[in-house]
Amino acid sequence: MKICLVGPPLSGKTTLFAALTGLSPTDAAAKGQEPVAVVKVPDGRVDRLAEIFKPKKKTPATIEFIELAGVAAGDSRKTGFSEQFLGKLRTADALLLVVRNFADPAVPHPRESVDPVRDLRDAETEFLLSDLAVIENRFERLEKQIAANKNDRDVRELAVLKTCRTHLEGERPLRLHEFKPDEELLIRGFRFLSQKPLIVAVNLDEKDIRREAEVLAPFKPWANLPNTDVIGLSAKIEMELREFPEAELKAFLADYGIERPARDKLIAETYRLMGLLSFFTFGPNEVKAWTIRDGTKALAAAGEIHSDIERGFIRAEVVPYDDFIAVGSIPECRTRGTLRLEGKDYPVRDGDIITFRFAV
Ligand SMILES: Nc1nc2c(ncn2[C@@H]2O[C@H](COP(=O)(O)OP(=O)(O)O)[C@@H](O)[C@H]2O)c(=O)[nH]1
Ligand SMILES: [Mg+2]
Repeated sequence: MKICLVGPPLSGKTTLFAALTGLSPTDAAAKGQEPVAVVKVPDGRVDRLAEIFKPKKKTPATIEFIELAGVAAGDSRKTGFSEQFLGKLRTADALLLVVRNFADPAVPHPRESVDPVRDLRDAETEFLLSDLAVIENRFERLEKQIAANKNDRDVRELAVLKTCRTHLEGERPLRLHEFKPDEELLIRGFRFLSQKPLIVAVNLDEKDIRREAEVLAPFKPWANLPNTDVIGLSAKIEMELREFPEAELKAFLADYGIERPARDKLIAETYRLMGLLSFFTFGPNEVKAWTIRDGTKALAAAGEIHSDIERGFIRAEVVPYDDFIAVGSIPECRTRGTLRLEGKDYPVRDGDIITFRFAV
């Protein structure tokens, strides 16, 4: 799962990236590379399973965060995203849009005024326009193709692109529209930006951290949209959090009235928004959490681990996490009948502990 941080200059992306990943902003910048960070998904179940199975290593699920440089450094007036940037953005599974709600005389605002709703609207407009441009381009070629040699697939693609265009011209991002599975297949390759799940991170002013609900009120219309979420955080405070030893963290958070670190909140929201769930595998070498989309069948879940396991799939031996923890041993689960044999069409559930049987 790859999540791209995006937003206007000086909105706090690098600060948040550092807070999420533990990498210092200067580290990444100094190397002159695009900062990519793999963040472990906190999941107590993995720890618990590792205690029981005592494997050589335990591997939690991970999410990749990337901060793409949007505009040329130093050019603070230019807030638009470049074509090259938008192209890279298309490879993301979800977008994390950071908008600035902090005032700081030491950090001049590129637009002179703090207005996160405006910044959100502007970013959405950029995504819409970029998608429209992709569609216009494709349209021309498709129409020529159909004129020369009419075929069903092209005609269907043209029809779904027309639907997309109507939405975009009406300023409705594509993520609000539920496409039929066959339509989805036809447009998947375009990786439309406005179709990606969007998490808006409102970078709060430190003094507003206790009035989060109030500050976020103007974002209500977005928070209620499908595939969209809004969360408040302070990138600066989240950075400071990293300095705190575990023992003092709770007290520090309580001081600010913060329930849990933004990193945990963001990861949980990403899972919810993307419809992700985790299943677990175990063995003497490793206990591991795997991330899949809700609705993934046993066969495809096996494929996540290795294509051989998918190819030679025989069956899955499944026990739900809670049932396993209740007795603490697989043979005991077998005796009690909580360990089930499932076929390739079994939809994997969150917390399933699975052993795949396969032969190649
Ligand atoms: N006061 C305050 N300053 C912040 C906050 N987040 C970032 N900054 C400062 O704003 C400046 C720009 O932040 P940066 O993360 O580099 O923004 P980016 O351009 O979006 O990557 C830096 O000097 C940060 O220290 C915040 O929540 N509060
Ligand atoms: Mg930055």
